[in-house]
Amino acid sequence: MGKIQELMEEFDDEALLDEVNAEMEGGTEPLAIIDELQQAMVEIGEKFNAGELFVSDLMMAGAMFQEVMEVLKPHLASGEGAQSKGTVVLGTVKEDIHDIGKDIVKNMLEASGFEVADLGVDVDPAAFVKAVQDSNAKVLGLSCLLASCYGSLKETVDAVEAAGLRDKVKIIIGGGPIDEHVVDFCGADAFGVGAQDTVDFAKEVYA
Ligand code: B12
Repeated sequence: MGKIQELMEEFDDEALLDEVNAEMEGGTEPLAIIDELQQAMVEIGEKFNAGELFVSDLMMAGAMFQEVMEVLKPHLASGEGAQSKGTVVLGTVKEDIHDIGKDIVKNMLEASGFEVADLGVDVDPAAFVKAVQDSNAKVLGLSCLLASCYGSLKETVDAVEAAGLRDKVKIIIGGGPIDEHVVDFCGADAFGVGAQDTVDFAKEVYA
């Protein structure tokens, strides 16, 4: 286990920030740091499942992750050309308020030259539809961390279809538990395991 993962799992926020700064100065890639943090989040989630941690611990972990992202953000902005490569509408589906992963996806897309219409969390299907209409985006990214919200994913895809936009926009979904079965269930086009998948997908759609 790397030092960053270890400090995150110990909830030692000051030591974590020191270590992140030291590793960044030492030339570690921001994405490698994000990977370690994500690994820690998986462990934290499992301890929560086992009753060893509480919701307050999840909140603490979330806050720590966001603090580190503030440090990493400027370094993610690689500025791949100033001209926009296209627009991506992004948000976390209805009744789900997890946004750490979504925000990483947003940062990576922006760093790769895409414009992102970020609708936030707990987003109504109708709001996704309106944003796609308003922005003419060809890519819609839906984040979902809760198995209980797969229905919201499906409702959102159905709403896009009902608005007559389904052949104009490609839909990629992602978030902890998402796999190809969820893609089949909700009728999306693809799923992404990490933020880079969304960037690759958007590049392909806009190519
Ligand atoms: C932090 C956290 C919280 C925080 C969220 C803070 C925040 N601002 O987001 C708080 C405390 C609010 C929270 C609340 C709850 N949580 Co919670 N939470 C987590 C935890 C520990 C980490 C999530 C996280 O941020 N991971 C780190 C990020 C970077 O990873 P990620 O989100 O997966 O994102 C990456 C990829 O998936 C992908 N990605 C993400 N989005 C997208 C979108 C697209 C388009 C693409 C392509 C890719 C992509 O790219 C990202 C970067 O690589 C997870 C455990 C886990 N293993 O995930 C549980 C977890 C998700 N929570 C869980 C639960 C049950 C809850 C609660 C119901 C708890 C409760 N009893 O109240 C509530 C629900 C609140 C709600 N209505 O949404 C469960 C869900 C179980 C399930 N399968 O349904 C988990 C898995 C914990 C567990 N093992 O039980 N939680």
